[in-house]
Order: sequence, then structure tokens, then C-alpha cells
Amino acid sequence: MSRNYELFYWPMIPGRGEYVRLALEHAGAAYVDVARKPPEEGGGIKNLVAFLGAAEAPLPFAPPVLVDGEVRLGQTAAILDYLGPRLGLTPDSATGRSTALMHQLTVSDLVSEAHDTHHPVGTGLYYEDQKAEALLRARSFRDTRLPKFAAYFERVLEGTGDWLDAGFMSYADLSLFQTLEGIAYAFPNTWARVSSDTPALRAHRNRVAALPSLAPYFASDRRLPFNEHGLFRHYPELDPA
Ligand SMILES: N[C@@H](CCC(=O)N[C@@H](CS)C(=O)NCC(=O)O)C(=O)O
Repeated sequence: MSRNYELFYWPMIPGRGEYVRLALEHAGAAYVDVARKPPEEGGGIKNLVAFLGAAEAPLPFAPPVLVDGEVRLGQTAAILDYLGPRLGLTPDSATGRSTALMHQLTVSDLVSEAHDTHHPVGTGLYYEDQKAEALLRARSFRDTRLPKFAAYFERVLEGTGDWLDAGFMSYADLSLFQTLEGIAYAFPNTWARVSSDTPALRAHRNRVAALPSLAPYFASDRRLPFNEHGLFRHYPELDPA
């Protein structure tokens, strides 16, 4: 826990970097958020892009990237699977570790589907240039996909109790929380409907929100508020009453 992890992520964007930060912050791990440092100290977007482009194996595809000494990892789920045992955020057993990863990957699928509501055609295009498709995609997310994911996690929690894996809070619990926060921000009307049918999920979100380990982080400027540059964006037309 005393090592200095390095996290590389877009400095002002509330995106997948948040998932890694939550795990590090919960554990009280020492880490440097490299891109948030001043450019002359190696921070900023230019340095981040140069870091990502450096041909060093293993070469991660996209941020977030975690560096721990010789270890250099991309892919949020792989990073969390690596950090889990080191931060006490996965059970010791192989089954427990795989279960956490399974839940994380399902959360990642939900995150991608939420993202695709505002960028259904191309991530490199403006939202305004794919608005017609976004309206269609968001309808399917609201009516079918989000209720299906929510009902699934509700069923899991009905079976396990407080956490996704019975009796053990893992990084996947933190990730589910972050995702529900994002969805409640982006789709407040839809979330009000969906969450009224999923009391265990509502309670889970409140349980993570109240963790004393995260209180200093939530009160700090390290915690980025959601905005229309991140994964979860609030466009009222995508979330009718
Ligand atoms: N599956 C990857 C996705 C990584 C990803 O899409 N990162 C975004 C920021 S949240 C990015 O910068 N992508 C650049 C790109 O895909 O070109 C993960 O879970 O980490």
C-alpha cells in the first residue's frame, strides 16, 4: 500500500480514470495522477499523448494506464484485477477474484452502452453530428438495456446482500457505484423510474456513497464532477420525462 502508483488519464475528463481512482482512494494508496501535474513536471495532455505513443512493451491502447514500477497496464478491468489483491479489494480465492472481474466486465459493458447513447456512430464525431442516431440509441438504452442491467444487478444483490460478492466489498462494487452515479447524472428521469424498481441497487449505491474511506476524496478537488466531456453526459433530449 505504500508504493507510489502512477495513473495516466485525461486530466479534466470524468471517465474511466475515475474507476481506478476510486479503488486507489478507497485503499488510501499513494499514487500520482500524472497528467494533472503541470506540463513542466510531466503533466498535461501533450505529455500524456507522448507517453501513450511511446513504443514500449506492453503498449496500452488507451487511458487509463497504471504504472507500478516495471508494470504498465491499460484496460480498466485489467488494472483493477491487478490492484485488487494489492489494495485488499478482491477476496483471496481464485473464485472470488474471477467473480470480481466478471462483475467489473459487466459494469464495463454497461458503461460502454451508456457512452454509446451520445456517440452511437463514431467517438471521433461531434454529438451534434449524430443526434438522430443518439435519440434512437438512447431510447433503446432507456427502455431495454438499462432496465436489463439494473434488474440483473438487483438479482445479484438480492442473492448476496450488501455487496456483489457475498460478504466482501470489491473494486467492482466501487465501479458499479460510479456507473450508477453517472447514469443518474445523465438520465435523471430514467434513473428515477428504474431505481424505483431496484431497491437493492439503490441501497448499494447509498452504501458506497457513505463509505468513510471515500469521504475525503468526495470532498476534494481530486473528485471530478460529471460534465458533457466525459463518459456520462446529460443531454435532456436523450432523457425525456
Ligand atoms: N476498454 C478500455 C477503454 C479505454 C477507453 O475507451 N478510454 C478512453 C477514455 S475513457 C479513451 O481515451 N479512448 C481513446 C480511444 O479509444 O481512442 C478500458 O476499459 O479501459
